[in-house]
Amino acid sequence: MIVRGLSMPLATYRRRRTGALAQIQQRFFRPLPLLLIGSDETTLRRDRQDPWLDYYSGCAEPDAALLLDPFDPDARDTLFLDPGHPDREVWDGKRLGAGEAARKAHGVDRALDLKELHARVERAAARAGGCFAMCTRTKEPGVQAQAYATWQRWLPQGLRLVNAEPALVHQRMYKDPDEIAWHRKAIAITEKGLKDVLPRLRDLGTECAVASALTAHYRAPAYGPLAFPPIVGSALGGATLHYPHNDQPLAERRPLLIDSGATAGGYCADVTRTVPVHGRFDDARFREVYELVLKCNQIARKTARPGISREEWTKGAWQPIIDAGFVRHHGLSHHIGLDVHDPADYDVALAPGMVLSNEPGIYLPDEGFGVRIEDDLLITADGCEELTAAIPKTVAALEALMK
Ligand SMILES: [Mn+2]
Repeated sequence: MIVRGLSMPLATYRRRRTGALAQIQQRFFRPLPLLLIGSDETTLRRDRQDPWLDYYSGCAEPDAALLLDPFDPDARDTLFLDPGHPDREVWDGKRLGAGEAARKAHGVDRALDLKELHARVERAAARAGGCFAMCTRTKEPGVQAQAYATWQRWLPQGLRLVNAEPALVHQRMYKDPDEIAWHRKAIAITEKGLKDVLPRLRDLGTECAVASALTAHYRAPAYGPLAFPPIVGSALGGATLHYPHNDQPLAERRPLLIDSGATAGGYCADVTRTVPVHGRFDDARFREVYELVLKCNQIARKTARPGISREEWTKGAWQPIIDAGFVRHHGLSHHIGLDVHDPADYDVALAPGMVLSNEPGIYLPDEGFGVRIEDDLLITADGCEELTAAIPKTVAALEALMK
């Protein structure tokens, strides 16, 4: 049986689980059990394992759940697995199922059949005074948010549910060396794709050909999920922030905005480049706007350092765009991790170990183009490292690449 997932050493998952219960105890002033729900078969195949379950277990099985019970002296960490229906095996393959092999593979204290989940959660919550914790996000809902809502509807009398996410983000915001290594790998894959595709835009000819070529590069090493579907917007398409269509021909001699990213070990890259399709920044207006966005991107890189607040960092970086009379349409930055928009506490100042995007942009639908330049930064002890530095972005470097 091949056990998939597990991009981290088992000790890392165990350390994270211990940290999760400590964070919850700190936030709610008492120990509470934590329940995390994984993606079902369809979601997992089309998208990916839920990042919260992934973060604490590395489990890649469909319909899994994880219960951390600080009141269970024998078995704090229980992974619940669904063996699936035998009739489905010929369709979807054999599942890992509960038992000793699963327990050992994931380094948990117990691996039980999913059927036992409800009874175990009720028991754990009762021991904790009628309360347990789950994760939910309202802004970017996913598997956890749905599961949270479902459990809330089912809750037996006297049980209460609290949102663990604001506590747990304080773990996910800081990447350890293994996580940073995966980020570097995802970025290297993305770099390879962009460096192959940018010099042959005219041959590719359409947004969909560019998106497909990038997707082939990003999935070649592991056939893993993309960080998100590529955004490939020619001319006016580049002025739509999350342009979803990728279905137009590349307008000759006009700007093309490409926002895309591979994943590695589940960790995301998130890179945007805006280039003229013919490889020359010879349109004066485009070049003027491009240089302004690049200036802001470079200010953000130079000012990113431990201790600076998001507000100060963001304000300083956007200032030239504001001063030039353009509108600011979005934030400067988001955390990146297992989620491309990784959950985080944005009241916390920048600190070592954070991986963040740096993505100023100007969008001019009336002029038929948009410019965004997006890099990924790792905050270090005395500043930041631009993880995407090998992907060209100055006018000279891009013109050289596309010649
Ligand atoms: Mn981004």
